[in-house]
Amino acid sequence: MAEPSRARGGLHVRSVGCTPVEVPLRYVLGTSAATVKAAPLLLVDLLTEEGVVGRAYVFAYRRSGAKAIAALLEEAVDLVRGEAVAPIAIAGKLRRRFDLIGVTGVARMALSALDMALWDAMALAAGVPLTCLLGGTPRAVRAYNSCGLGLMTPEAAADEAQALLEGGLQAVKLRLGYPTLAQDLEVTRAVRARLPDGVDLMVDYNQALSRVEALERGRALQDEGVAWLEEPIRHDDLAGNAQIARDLHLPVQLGENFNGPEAMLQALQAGACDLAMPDVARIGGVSGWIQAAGVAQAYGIPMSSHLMPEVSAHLLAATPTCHWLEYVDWTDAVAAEPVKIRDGCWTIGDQPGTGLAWDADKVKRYRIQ
Ligand code: SMN
Ligand code: MG
Repeated sequence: MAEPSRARGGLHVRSVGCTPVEVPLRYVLGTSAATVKAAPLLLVDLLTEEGVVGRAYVFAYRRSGAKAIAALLEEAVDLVRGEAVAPIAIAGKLRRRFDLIGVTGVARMALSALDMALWDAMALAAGVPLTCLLGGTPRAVRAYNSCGLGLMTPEAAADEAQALLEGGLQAVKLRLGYPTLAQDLEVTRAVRARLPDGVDLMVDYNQALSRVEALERGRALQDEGVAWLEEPIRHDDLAGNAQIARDLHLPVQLGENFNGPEAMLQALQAGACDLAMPDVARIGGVSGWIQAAGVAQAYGIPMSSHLMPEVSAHLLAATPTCHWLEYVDWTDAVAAEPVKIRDGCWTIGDQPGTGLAWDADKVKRYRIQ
C-alpha cells in the first residue's frame, strides 16, 4: 500500500482520546420525547503526529450513545492513522468504509465529531479562530436560550422564561406537546405574557403531533406571537411538513435530524420548512455544515444551529443566511473557560481553533465509568 501523503508543514492523524461524561443541567428539560436531567457528552481529543490536539464534543443523547459513538470513532481513526489532516478527503474515505453499516445515527455522529476535531486542529495549527478558516470573522452571534422551558406548569414556565433572559438574551425556546391544545395554549400565553415585547418565543414539539393535530395546534399558535414552530410532526414526513408550512403563516423550523447536507437539500426541495437548523453532529461536522450553508443560501432559507454552541458559533459566523445560535450552558461543567453570554450574544473570542478546552478535574468528576 502507498504511504499516506506528507505535505510539508501539514498535520497527520495520530490517535484519538474519547471521554464520555454526564454533566448536570441547571434546568431540567422535559421534552415531549424524553426528560433530560443530565447531558451525556462525548469529549474528543484528536492527537496529531505534530503535537497539535484538535478538540470536539458531541451531545450523545444517552449514556449508551456516548459509548457507541466512542467505539465507532476509535475505529474510524484507526482507518486514517498517519493520513494528512484533510477533513473532506478523510470524510470521503470513511464514508465509503462505513457505508455498509450506514452513515446515520451514531455512525454519523462519530464521523462528524472526527471532522470537527480535524478542523479544530487545522485552525489551531494556523493560529486563527475556526471561523476565519471558513471565511467568517470572529464576531458576536445572536443567541436564544434553550436551557429549560421543558414541559411544566404555566406559572413555572413563565418564571423560568424570565430567568432565561439573563445575559440580555432576546429569545427563548419553549417545549410543547402537552396532552391537549388547550394546555399548549395556556403555557404559551403565560410565557408570552411574561416576556417583554421584542423578545422572540420559539416553540418545539419534538415530532409529537400527527399532521391533523399539527395543523390544528399550529393555527391556534400562529396568532400568539410565536417566532417558529419546530418539528411539529415526524421530521422525515416531508410531504406532511410541506403541507403544514404551506397552510400556516407561522414559519416551520426543521433541521436537528437532518442526516447530512443531502437530507437538508431534500427537505428544502420538498418545501418542508421555512427555516433550517442543522445539528453539526448530524449534518457531517464542519465540512457538512459548510455544504448545508450553501444549500440554505441557494434556497434563501435562514439557518440556525442545534446545541453544541461552541463550534456552531464559528459556523454561523461563516453562514451567509445566519439566523440564531441555540444557546445551552451544558459544557460549563467541564470547560476550562465557560463562555458567558453578553448583550444577548455568544461572542467568538480571538483564541485559535474553536476555543474548546477541558478542565481535567471537572472531567474526572463527571466521567462515565
Ligand atoms: C432538544 C433535543 C434534544 C435534546 C435537547 C433539546 C430540542 C432542541 O429539540 O431543539 O433543542
Ligand atoms: Mg428541537
